[in-house]
Amino acid sequence: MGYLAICNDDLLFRFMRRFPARQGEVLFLIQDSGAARKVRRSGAKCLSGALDHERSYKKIKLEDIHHAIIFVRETKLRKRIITLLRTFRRELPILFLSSGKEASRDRKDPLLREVLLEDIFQEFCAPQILSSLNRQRVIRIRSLFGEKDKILILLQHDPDPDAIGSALALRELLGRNRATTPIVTFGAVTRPENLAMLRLLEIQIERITYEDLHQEGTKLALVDVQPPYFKRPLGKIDLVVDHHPKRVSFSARYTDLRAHYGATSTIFTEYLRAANMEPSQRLATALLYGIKSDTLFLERGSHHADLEAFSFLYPFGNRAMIVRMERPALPREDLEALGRALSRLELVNGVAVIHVGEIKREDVIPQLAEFCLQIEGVEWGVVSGLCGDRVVISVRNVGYVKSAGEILKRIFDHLGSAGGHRSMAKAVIPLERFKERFGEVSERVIRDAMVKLITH
Ligand SMILES: [Mn+2]
Repeated sequence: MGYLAICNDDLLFRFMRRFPARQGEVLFLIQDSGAARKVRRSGAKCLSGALDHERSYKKIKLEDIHHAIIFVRETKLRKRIITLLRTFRRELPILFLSSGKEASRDRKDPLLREVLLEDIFQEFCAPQILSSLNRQRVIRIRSLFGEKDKILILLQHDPDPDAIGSALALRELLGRNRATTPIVTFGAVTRPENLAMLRLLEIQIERITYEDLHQEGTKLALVDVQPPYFKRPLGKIDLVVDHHPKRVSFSARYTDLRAHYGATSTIFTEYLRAANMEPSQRLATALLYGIKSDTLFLERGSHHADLEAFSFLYPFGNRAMIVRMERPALPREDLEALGRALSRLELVNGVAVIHVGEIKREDVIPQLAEFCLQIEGVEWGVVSGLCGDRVVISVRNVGYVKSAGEILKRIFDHLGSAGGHRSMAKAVIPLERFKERFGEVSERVIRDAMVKLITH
């Protein structure tokens, strides 16, 4: 024998029909004699009798039972059964199904486990319901556009990976291509990681103006953004799919806003799954990167759905490519500027000050400040650079010292913009104003301005 399944009727038998073949034999103890007969006719071993009477259990070789499973609706009856089983076998593991959380009140019994019916629904029925709703949504989305329509997929002004991945997915979902369904923005992609994404995945984003909207009945779809984001009215909007909370109302033919999701890419992954579409490596990689970057690798504001979408996409994506997007190649000149700056590094009272001079990639400055903290004896990393006609200064510290944000604010805020947190801060000052105040941009000038405030 192996398992003893205790139930008012044959419901537990239905649940466990496929159980014996894999796990061991099950003996059913069922209160209702009619139901017990039915179970026996199906070929299962079954006794019937009052569930809270000793004699029902005396007929069973309890020493051969490894585990008991209980599903009875009345809480009091269930408790009597558990007490009875415990008097016969103190160390018998028991699992019971219930509609309220009760095992928590009985923590003293380590061999007693509870499974909530609502958890069963949540785990097995809810995903089916969600999937049907998503399927219905896909049908609706596809019905929005005629075969001959041109569709613009409009993104925010500086499109990020989540927006780009979502746009690609929408195009795929509609079975369209770049010519009939371009991805567009009024701005441009600027961050190096996002530019690397476009390059590596060969995605084109076209820049348009407000005048380009709705030419010759062009349809308009917005992903990862909502109409009020745009300062000017966009006219008739066909589709909006986004995960930001709705702050200002708007109208569109189709809307799907899920503010509890960490990424719009998650919504589109659900659409693709509901449509039984297997994502290409390119699309999966874009969506994975979208989810990853919008949720800070599933940490910030992420939802069970994000994790679910991520695990679905993972086997289809190209991980090596994501690593290359996250660490885009450094221009040769920037690398040389960094090398020269690092070789000059002087450490005064735990403060590392580096001026890298002219640099193309602004994001190198905070990265280098961060890197400084890894140098032995460094408690503060102060890195400056010239980006076009602006002086950019990034500061990092080990955290238990003075506030980096306040120090930068005191020195530079009246010249440009400055601020940040205790351990992480930034200042951006127009080059002309910096020169008026300090004469030149150099390590010496920045060190003189900052070190005394840091160390006193
Ligand atoms: Mn997003």
